[in-house]
Amino acid sequence: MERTLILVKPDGVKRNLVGEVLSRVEAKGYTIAALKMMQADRALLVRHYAEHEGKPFFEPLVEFMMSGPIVALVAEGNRVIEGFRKLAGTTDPTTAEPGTIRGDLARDQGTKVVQNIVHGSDSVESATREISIFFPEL
Ligand code: D4T
Repeated sequence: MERTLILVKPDGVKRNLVGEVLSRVEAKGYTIAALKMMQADRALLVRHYAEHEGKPFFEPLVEFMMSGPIVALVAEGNRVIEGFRKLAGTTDPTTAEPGTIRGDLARDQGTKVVQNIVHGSDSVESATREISIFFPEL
């Protein structure tokens, strides 16, 4: 069964949208296989966002992701990686389609890094790598 790593980012937790995100994942029919709230540290985020190291938004991204607790979960189901990316909507919340998490619940805050409520793995390889970072016990 395919698995993906989903993060509710600090903006989503601060705005009390954890239940809303979980509800959309479950309503779509995916199973939540693991779930935890945590404070991410720099080392963990540098591993997670390794592909973005050196980009102008990297430091603001790491700072933002450390600005408060996050919720990490593993969701499971056939084609869940693609399915959750559709549920999340595109990276830029201003243009994300209404009906998606980002399209419905986020907007441009004028910050250096996009605050867009959720993260979802973008491939089987990323999902395997990211799940092992956030859930080494699995
Ligand atoms: P994540 O990884 O958080 O699910 O988001 P995406 O898959 O949609 O986007 P990403 O990995 O390309 O970017 C990670 C994170 O950085 C922010 N970002 C990204 C930004 O502030 N400016 C940018 O130009 C890009 C590309 C948003 C998400």
